[in-house]
Amino acid sequence: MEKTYLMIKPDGVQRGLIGRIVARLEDKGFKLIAAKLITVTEAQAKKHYAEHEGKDFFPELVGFITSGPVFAMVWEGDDVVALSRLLIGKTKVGEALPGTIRGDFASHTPLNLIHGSDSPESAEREIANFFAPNELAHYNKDIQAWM
Ligand code: IDP
Repeated sequence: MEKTYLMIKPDGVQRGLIGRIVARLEDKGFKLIAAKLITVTEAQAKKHYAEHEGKDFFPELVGFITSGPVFAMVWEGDDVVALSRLLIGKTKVGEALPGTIRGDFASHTPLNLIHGSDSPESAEREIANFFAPNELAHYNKDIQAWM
């Protein structure tokens, strides 16, 4: 089953949106296999956002993601990488459609509430940056057959 790394960013935690965002992901039928409230270290942040290193907003990005607790999660599901990004919505809040998490809750671009891996390969790398293998749960949900 495909996995993705989703992370409610410090703005989502501060705004008390963890429950509502997790509910949307559960409603969609994805399976939660790991979750924890953590403060991202500078080293983890730089690794996580390595593709943006050198861009003018990189220091701001690292500063933001390390500024307070995040809710780090691993979710499983068929095509979960692409489908969760559809639920999350576009990066720029002006382009994030109503009905998406960013479209409904975010109003300022860097503060776009949640991160989602952009490919299964990125997901594998990002999960390893934030979780040890023994933190991932292995269990079956009978309801999965009806999803
Ligand atoms: P994504 O989060 O939708 O996958 P990415 O392009 O990977 O988008 O960018 C990572 C994060 O960097 C974005 O979610 C946003 O918080 C921030 N970001 C992206 N582009 C800009 C920008 O032009 N200015 C400031 N922050 C940006």
